[in-house]
Amino acid sequence: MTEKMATRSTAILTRRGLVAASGAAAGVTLFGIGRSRAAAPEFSYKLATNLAAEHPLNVRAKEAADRIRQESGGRLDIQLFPNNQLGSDTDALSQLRSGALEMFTLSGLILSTLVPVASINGIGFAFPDYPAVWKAMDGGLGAHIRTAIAKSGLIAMDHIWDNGFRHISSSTRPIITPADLEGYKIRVPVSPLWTSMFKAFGASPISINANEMYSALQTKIAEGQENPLAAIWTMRVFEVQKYISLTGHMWDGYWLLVNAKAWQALPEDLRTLAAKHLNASALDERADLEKLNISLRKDLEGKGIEFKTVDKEPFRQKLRQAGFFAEWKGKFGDDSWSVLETFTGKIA
Ligand code: X2X
Repeated sequence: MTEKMATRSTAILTRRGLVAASGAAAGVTLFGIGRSRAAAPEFSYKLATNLAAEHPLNVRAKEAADRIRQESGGRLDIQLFPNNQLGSDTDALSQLRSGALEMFTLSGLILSTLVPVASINGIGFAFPDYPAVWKAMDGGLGAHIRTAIAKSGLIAMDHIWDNGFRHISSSTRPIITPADLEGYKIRVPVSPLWTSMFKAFGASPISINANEMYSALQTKIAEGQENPLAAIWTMRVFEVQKYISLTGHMWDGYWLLVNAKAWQALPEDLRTLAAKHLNASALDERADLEKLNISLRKDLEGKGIEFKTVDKEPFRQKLRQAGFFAEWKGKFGDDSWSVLETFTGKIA
C-alpha cells in the first residue's frame, strides 16, 4: 500500500469512526455554532453521494442544503456525506431502501438493479449532445423513468443531475478503434447494462463500485475505466491512467433519490421548499459541468494525460453487429424503447 493510499483509508476510517461513534451528535458538533440560537431541527436527513467533495454535484447539493436549512428556519437539516463515506453505492442503495439513509444520488444505470428501466438513457450512443439529453430527461423519458422509480418505494426529484458523457481512460494502450477493446480489462460500475455493452465491444468488463475503482486501477486489476472528465479529475483517476479516448459512448446522470417514507414524513411546506432548491441546484450543477468539460481537458493534459479523439461510428457498428441494441430493446420492451426513440430518433 502506498503512503497516499494509507492516508486515504485512514481519513475514511476516521470519518466512519466519527459517524459511528457519535451518530447524530456529530451533526450537532459540526453545525452547532451557526445554529446556536435556532431550535433543534425537526427533521435531520442524510444525503449520500459517491463523488469527491469538490465535484460540482456536492458543491451544489451543499448549497441547496444550506438554503433549505436557512429558509426552513432550521427545521429541515440535510447533511451531506460525499465520497461514499456511508458505504459503496450498493450499500447506500440498500440503506436508502431500508430508511437508514434518507437521500442518495445514484446513477440511473446502477439504480437499474432495482428499477430496470432506469438504465435506458445509457444505451450506447443514444444522445448526440447535452440539449438532446435535457430535452429527454426533463421531458417524457425522465417522467417515464421517475414513474417506475416511484413504484419502488423511492422518490426521484424532477431534475436529474449531470454525471456526463463517458470516455474511456487507459493505463496500457490507447483505445482508438473497437479492436483495441478486444480482451481489454476495463472497470465498469455494477450494472448489467455496462457489462453487456463492454462485452459487446469484445472487452472483459469487471464490475467494481466507484469507491474501489482507484485501487483497482492502481493495482492493474483493471487496465482502464470509463467516466466523464469531471469524475476522472475529482476522483484523481488521472494519477493511475495515461490516455483518455473521447468516446462519449453514453450519457449518465444522477437521480436525487429520497426514501418515500422519509419524504412523506415531511410536512408539505418542507417538501415544496426542498424540491425547489434541490431542483434549482441540479440545473446549476449541469451548467458547472458544461464549463468544466471544456477547461478540464487542459488540466488533465497538465497532469500528463494524452487525449485521443476517436471515430464513434465503428464503435456503434460493433454494438449493432453484436446484437446489443436488439437485445436491450427486448429487455426494456417496446413501450419504453419507443419513449426513448421519441427523443433520439431511430436507434441502431
Ligand atoms: O461509478 C462510476 O463510475 C460513477 C462515479 O461514474 C458512477 O456513479 C456511475
